[in-house]
Amino acid sequence: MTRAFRRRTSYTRPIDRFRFRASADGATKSGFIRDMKLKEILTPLFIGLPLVVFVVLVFRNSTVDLSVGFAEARALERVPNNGGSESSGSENGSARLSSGDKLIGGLLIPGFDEGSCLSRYRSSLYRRTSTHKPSLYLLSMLRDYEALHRRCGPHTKPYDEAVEQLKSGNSVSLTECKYVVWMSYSGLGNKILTLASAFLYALLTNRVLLVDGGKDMADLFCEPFPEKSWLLPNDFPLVDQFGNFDSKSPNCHGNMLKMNTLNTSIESVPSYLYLHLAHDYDDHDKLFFCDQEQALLDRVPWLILKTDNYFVPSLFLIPSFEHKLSNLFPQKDTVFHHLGRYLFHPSNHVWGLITRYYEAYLASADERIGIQVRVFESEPGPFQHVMDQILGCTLKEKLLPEVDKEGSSSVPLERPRVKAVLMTSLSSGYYEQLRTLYWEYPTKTGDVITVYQPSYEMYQQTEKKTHNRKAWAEIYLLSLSDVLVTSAWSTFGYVAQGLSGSKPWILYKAENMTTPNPPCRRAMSMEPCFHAPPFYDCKAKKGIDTGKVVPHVRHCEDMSWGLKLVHHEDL
Ligand SMILES: Nc1nc2c(ncn2[C@@H]2O[C@H](COP(=O)(O)OP(=O)(O)OP(=O)(O)O)[C@@H](O)[C@H]2O)c(=O)[nH]1
Ligand SMILES: [Mg+2]
Repeated sequence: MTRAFRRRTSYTRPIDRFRFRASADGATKSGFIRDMKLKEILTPLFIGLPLVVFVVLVFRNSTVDLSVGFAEARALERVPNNGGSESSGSENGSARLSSGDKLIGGLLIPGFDEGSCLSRYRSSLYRRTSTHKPSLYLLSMLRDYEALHRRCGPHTKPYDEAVEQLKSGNSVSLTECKYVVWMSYSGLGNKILTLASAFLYALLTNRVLLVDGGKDMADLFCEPFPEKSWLLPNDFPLVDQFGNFDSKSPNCHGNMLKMNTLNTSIESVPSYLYLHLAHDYDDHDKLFFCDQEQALLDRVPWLILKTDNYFVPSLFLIPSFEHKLSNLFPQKDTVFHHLGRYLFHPSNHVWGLITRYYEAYLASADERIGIQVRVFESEPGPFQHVMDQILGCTLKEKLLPEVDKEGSSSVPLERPRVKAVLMTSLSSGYYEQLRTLYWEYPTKTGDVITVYQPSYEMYQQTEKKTHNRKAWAEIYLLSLSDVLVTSAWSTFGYVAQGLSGSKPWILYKAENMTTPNPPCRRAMSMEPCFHAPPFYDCKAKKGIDTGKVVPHVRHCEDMSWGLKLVHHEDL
């Protein structure tokens, strides 16, 4: 399908309507007041006002506390997991909510049309309440961003003006609003991680985030911002050039630095720059992560970004962002957890896949264990060494019970605990073997293990709509697990762990078709790993190990050269 056609169809999609309850209430109130006689209003006011002031003064603090207490009480209403497995990943420690955390800790605002995006306000019916509370500063930045997006989003006056400037050529004066355009690129897991990275960059630099890839994105995700779409309009002038953007493009920031063609004088900045932050970027592209370049980029109205990397950890190493970041995320390893739950709401179609599956197979279990198997071999598998690794990890860490092959402890319990295993993999082989194992033999603990896998698509089919919908549904279902086992190197797994807010057990990447020893380890944090970070000291202008600069940016467990955020008090 041609790009032009894809864009035309996506353009017509209506965005979620945003209703302002406050103003509707206001209108009713003013009508009411008009109809009343002045006396009728003032008499009770004079009598009641001192009483109201008194009550407010006395109960001001306790009212706030009471509401928090109420939320917590609801969180504890149902006891989770009947104690859970010995090494349960239930570090969140709270039970499944009925509907108490609809606005997920204040990340969301009320007022969106619920029908056009069912998942937005219903995730709390399925997900544990997070114990990681967003900072007040993050919440206020999100509200500010929403106002910015409303003012500068597609087809507003500032947007049209900035587009006109872009069309008119190179030398520009300052525009009212600045933009970062995210280009659709790579697998679904990567896309979700890079969108979160681009959004954080937009927050840090007061830019508006616009998203290319309209039709696919609209099919998978709801609109996250009120009133104005996050989708880049079809008639955006550079759209036809996106396909040609690479590290050698004339407007590529790194390439311009290399060729010395970037005019850095105050009067003249390019109207747009292409930022090549994909895995194959070079040392010049990586200068993006230096303050000096950020100062220049700050003056460029349009930044077009292509990346398949979660580059957030390196933003934490840019001095000019340091202060804002530490206020935004006092707990450093919650960046994706909060931004992910703020941005990514499954579309109604995907929500149907998620909820039907959850209700049918997972809801009634005492505990849910997600096992994500991603094998980076050229053959699809299944492989015996991977199956051995899955069993080796889950039994050693006591996430699953041993089976009793001798049949010596086989008096079934009257009401056995049911542990549901949700497996996701491109192959069905691991699921079949695990299911058969727990069917053929009893467990030594008496627990009953059920094993499910929603799909087995064999290979990656990024262009296919139903394939991506299933992939997103499976990522989300994994994130609803109480315990998670993920595969090294996989962005698919990173998204699930981040949304769930739990530290997974990571299955190490197997080399030479051999089961690694140990088979897995617990992650240091729930943050994704940045697979291709720069190793450069911008001030000293020399190479350094960027995993050793600050305590909260470390090398990843699953990729020795990668970087990830950790909350160092947890270590
Ligand atoms: N339904 C489903 N699709 C999967 C699964 N694993 C991989 N895929 C598909 O393969 C793609 C892999 O890309 P990512 O989402 O980036 O995941 P990744 O593990 O980082 O893999 P690579 O990007 O290929 O290195 C996904 O988007 C899906 O399309 C799975 O367990 N279930
Ligand atoms: Mg990936």
